[in-house]
Amino acid sequence: MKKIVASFACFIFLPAVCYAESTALWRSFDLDKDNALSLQEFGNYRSNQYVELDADMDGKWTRREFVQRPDYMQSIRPDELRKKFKRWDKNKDGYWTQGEAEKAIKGNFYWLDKDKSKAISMDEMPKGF
Ligand SMILES: [Ca+2]
Ligand SMILES: [Ca+2]
Ligand SMILES: [Ca+2]
Repeated sequence: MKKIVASFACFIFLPAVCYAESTALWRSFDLDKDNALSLQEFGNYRSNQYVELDADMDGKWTRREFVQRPDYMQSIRPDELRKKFKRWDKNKDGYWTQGEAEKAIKGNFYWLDKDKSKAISMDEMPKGF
């Protein structure tokens, strides 16, 4: 898992980050350095990952784009991703739009924020998320 996260970090950030701990990737989105991600910080972090998946850069994701992940992101099984896509494509038009992505990110955020502190602490952030 550590290897996957590190190689993803290399893809986006300066190579120096590649040698850091696995938590370093999302920590770089902790702009106010309070060791937790607010909804906005978490949103930036997730959008950054999702933007990578939009192969034709049209601002929305087809199921194919959503499921077909580059090597460094292949920590979730394709059938799991297909299920996720089906759940997250709320209006069932075959596209996952930015509006739908925002809802999914918010849902993720409140789910991960177990103690309802309105921020995801280091302990609450799953490894490799
Ligand atoms: Ca923060
Ligand atoms: Ca697309
Ligand atoms: Ca849709």
